[in-house]
Amino acid sequence: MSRSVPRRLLLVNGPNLNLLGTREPGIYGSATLADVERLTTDAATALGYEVRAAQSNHEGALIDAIHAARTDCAGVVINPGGLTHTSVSLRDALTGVGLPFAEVHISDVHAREAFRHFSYLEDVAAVRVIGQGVDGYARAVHELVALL
Ligand code: DHK
Repeated sequence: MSRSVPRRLLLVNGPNLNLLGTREPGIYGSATLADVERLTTDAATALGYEVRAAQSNHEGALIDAIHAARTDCAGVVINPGGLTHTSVSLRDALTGVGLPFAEVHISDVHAREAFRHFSYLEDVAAVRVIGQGVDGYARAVHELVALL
């Protein structure tokens, strides 16, 4: 018997994104993590999806959250923070669970330091939204849900 796809997305924010609102506002803006979680939830709700939000400064906790989404989420919206540029393990978690995911960056990483130009997720992400501020999360939801 086939099981229906859950109408739920996992929202993952990685290291330092708990500081949104006070962290380098010239780069990341003034919206807080709570604002991001709210606007992402609102965008998903309008499309008939729930959101489970996770943020951690610890790579293993992020990987655990992604693993837990394997059976009860339809996709993942993730801003991996600095792990974007360093983490094979985070990439492996995402490809391992096999859920389509959207990679979001608030800032325009390509206009910043060279070490931010490479992403371990770029070739496996279903959607990429870069440099659109926190509104990029809503856009990511729309583009991801359109693929589900
Ligand atoms: C957030 C971070 O924490 C950085 O390490 C990335 C990303 C960029 C962002 O723009 O949201 O390099």
